[in-house]
Amino acid sequence: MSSVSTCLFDLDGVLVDTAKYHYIAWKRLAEELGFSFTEQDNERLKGVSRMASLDILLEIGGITLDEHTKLMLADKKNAWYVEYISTMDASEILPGALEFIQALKAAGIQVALGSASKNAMLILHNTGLTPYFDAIIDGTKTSQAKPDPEVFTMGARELGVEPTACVVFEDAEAGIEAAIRAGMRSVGIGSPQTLGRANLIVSSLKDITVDRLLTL
Ligand code: B16
Ligand code: MG
Repeated sequence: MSSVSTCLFDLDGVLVDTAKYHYIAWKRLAEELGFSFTEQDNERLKGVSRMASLDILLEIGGITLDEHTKLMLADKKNAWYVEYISTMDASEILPGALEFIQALKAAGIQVALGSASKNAMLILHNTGLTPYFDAIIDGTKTSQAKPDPEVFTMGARELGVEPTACVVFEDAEAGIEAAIRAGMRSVGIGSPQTLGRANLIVSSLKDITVDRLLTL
């Protein structure tokens, strides 16, 4: 067991629930294209990049499109999504997240973001979370999607810390896999069925303390 100097957080599903906004924007696009898109379908898009999400959506609708049209549709969905998240505020921070981040900072542990979202800066700003982050790695900086470890290794590199001193907090199976490939420990937020490979699984950040973290 080595000590923990840095915690890297996924955004959607760990710090905030933006999945509901992604869902209504993708659903709106699907309906415009003439097919329905359910909340269960939306589960397949969690933690997946924007263009890969569109591919899954089109597969559900049985539609094949050229790259140019796909880029146009992804832009359209993103414009709706940005409109929805523009009214987010601190009340949308998930239970326990702010308190845990504050406790980490008080204990001298660095905090970083490791998210696939290209809208992460706007979300952190609207929820008032930006000042807590020592490094922000998001979809505008990475070229490889989770389960590739890039987003987390970049965070560790930016802060000058070894992967073995890092703990990742993730709600997606691909995110836990990315942490393992990065050589980091991980805490899964959600169900043991999908996050079984994490070092610890909790149902929300309300259920973890700095003391518990240090025993991982
Ligand atoms: P954007 P995370 C991910 O965020 C979401 O879970 C996923 O549903 C979304 O498609 C992806 O960000 C890209 O988001 O369209 O805003 O660039 O879980 O990695 O924080
Ligand atoms: Mg997530």
